[in-house]
Amino acid sequence: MEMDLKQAQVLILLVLASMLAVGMANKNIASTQRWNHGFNHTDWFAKHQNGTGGPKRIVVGGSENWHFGFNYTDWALKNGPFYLNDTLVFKYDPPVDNSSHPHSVYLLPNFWSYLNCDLTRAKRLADVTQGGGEGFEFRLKRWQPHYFACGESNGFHCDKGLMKFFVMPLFRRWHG
Ligand SMILES: *[C@@H]1O[C@H](CO)[C@@H](O)[C@H](O)[C@H]1NC(C)=O
Ligand SMILES: *[C@@H]1O[C@H](CO)[C@@H](O)[C@H](O)[C@H]1NC(C)=O
Ligand SMILES: *[C@@H]1O[C@H](CO)[C@@H](O)[C@H](O)[C@H]1NC(C)=O
Ligand SMILES: *[C@@H]1O[C@H](CO)[C@@H](O)[C@H](O)[C@H]1NC(C)=O
Ligand SMILES: *[C@@H]1O[C@H](CO)[C@@H](O)[C@H](O)[C@H]1NC(C)=O
Ligand SMILES: [Cu+2]
Repeated sequence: MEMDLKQAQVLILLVLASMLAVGMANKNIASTQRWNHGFNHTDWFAKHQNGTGGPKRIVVGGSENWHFGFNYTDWALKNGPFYLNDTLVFKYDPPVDNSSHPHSVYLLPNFWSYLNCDLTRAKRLADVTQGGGEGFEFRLKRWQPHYFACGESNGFHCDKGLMKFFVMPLFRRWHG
């Protein structure tokens, strides 16, 4: 078991290293990006070498924070993987008046509800006020898929606003 994981890891590193070599040999940035389909292997490789560090605090959306119209599914795919005990931070402004369009954080029960933005069996993690200040923090404690969404406007923020994403936290030691 231990040996198999080690071998798999070495294989992955070799594949990554060869990708990295191709990327670096290619001086022309435009053609590099075409080859990579916009995926930066240098970035990815650097990030994965840090897998042995302690738990991280990750702001959802990065500098975009948690707002309507940003593709969080895409953000999660590009910024993952995330690890057990990492903390996701949701930052959003609390409502100030009647014309505010505040946000919230819900956990959806499964992939189907994620796809359809079906909030009927969702669990509210944070209300419209909890994203202020340092933000609402959610620690990835369980080894299971997590489906996050904004629960406002009966699924409109989730669906049309793209305020949803999924995360499968990994065990950090598998990447050490
Ligand atoms: C990939 O990311 C690295 C580090 O952030 C950067 O130096 C490099 O220019 C990027 N490569 C491309 C093709 O965008
Ligand atoms: C990796 O960790 C080092 C030190 O812990 C840090 O300076 C660096 O920014 C990290 N790189 C990435 C890509 O997270
Ligand atoms: C959001 O990003 C995902 C993953 O990259 C992509 O499949 C999807 O089409 C994007 N959605 C929109 C509306 O652009
Ligand atoms: C996460 O943190 C808890 C409490 O700090 C600890 O007991 C647990 O072993 C940690 N889990 C992992 C996978 O690091
Ligand atoms: C907000 O709406 C409520 C009723 O919907 C109204 O009573 C209140 O005056 C409004 N407040 C402001 C600041 O517009
Ligand atoms: Cu919202």
